[in-house]
Amino acid sequence: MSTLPPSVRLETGRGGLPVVRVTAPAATAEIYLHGAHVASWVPLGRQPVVWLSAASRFDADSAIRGGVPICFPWFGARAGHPEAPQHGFARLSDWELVEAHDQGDEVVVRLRLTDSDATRASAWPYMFSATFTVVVGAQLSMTLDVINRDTTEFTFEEALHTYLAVGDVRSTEVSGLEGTPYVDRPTGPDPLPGEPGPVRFTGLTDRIYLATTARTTVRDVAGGRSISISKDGSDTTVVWNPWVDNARAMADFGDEEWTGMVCVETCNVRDDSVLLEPDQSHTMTARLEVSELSTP
Ligand code: TA6
Repeated sequence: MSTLPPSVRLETGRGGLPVVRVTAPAATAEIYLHGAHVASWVPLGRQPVVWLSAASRFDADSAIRGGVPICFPWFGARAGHPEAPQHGFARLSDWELVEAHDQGDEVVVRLRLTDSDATRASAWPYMFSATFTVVVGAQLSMTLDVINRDTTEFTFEEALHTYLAVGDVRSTEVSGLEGTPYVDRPTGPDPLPGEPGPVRFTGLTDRIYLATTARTTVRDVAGGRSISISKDGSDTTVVWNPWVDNARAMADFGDEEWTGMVCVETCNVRDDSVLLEPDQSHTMTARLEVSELSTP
C-alpha cells in the first residue's frame, strides 16, 4: 500500500476493527476494512447522512448494522445453500486498503477483495477481484468493480445496501420509482405493477424494483432535507424499512430505531444479476447528494 495522505488515517475503530478515517475539506467519513463498510459520511455543517445502529456489532463474524453493507456475490439467501450467509460473504470479509489520495476537494479511498480459500469453499467458488472506490466530498460516490479472474463464466448479484438517516420515516417519501414494477418480498415473488406516486411508509417495506436505472430522491420532511441517489451500472433498486416487529426481532437493531432510517439500495439482483465471461468486468456506482428540502 502506498503512503496515505494526511487527510486519511488508518486507525483502530470500534471492536478493535481497522478503520479508515477520512477528513476531506467538505466532509468526513469512516470506512471499516471489515466489509469495506462505509460506516459514516458527514458533509460539513450537516447531520450524518449515512445511518448507523447504536446496537450494531463490531466484530469479525458479524456484519455492521447500518452504513453501507456491500452485498456480494449474492443478495438475500443463497438458493440451495441454507448454510450460506445472508447477502453474501463480502460484508463479512476483510478487504485490503489498496491506496488513497486527495483529488481536488475530494478524497479517494480504494479497497480490494479477491478470492481466498474461504471464498473458493463457499456457495460461490469463483476466482474474482472486487475493488471498492469511495470518493468523499460534498457528495459521496461509491463504485464497485468486479472482474472475472476465473476460467469460466460466472453470475453474481450485488447491492450497495445504503442506510440513510431520516428525521421520521413516517413522513418520508422516496420518488423516482413511480410506475416501476416491484417485488413486494413480504407478500410474494411475483412482480406487482408500479404505483403512481412516491413510496410512502406505513408498515414493513421490503421491495425490489426491477429494471430501473432511475435516480431516486428521499424527501425527509421531519429532517428538513432531501437525499438523492443517482447511479450507474445498476438496474435494480431496493427500498427497505423493517418497521416495529422486524426491528424488535433484530438483536443488532434498536427497538425504536426504525423511525430514523430508510434503506435505498443500488443493486443488480434477481433478473438483473450480472453475467461475466472470463476477464470481463462490471462497474456499479452510487452517488449520494444532500440538500435542503425544496417546497413541493
Ligand atoms: O435489503 C433488504 C433486506 O434484504 C431485507 O429483506 C432485510 O433482511 C435487510 O435486507 C437486512 O438484512 P440483514 O441480513 O442485514 O439483516
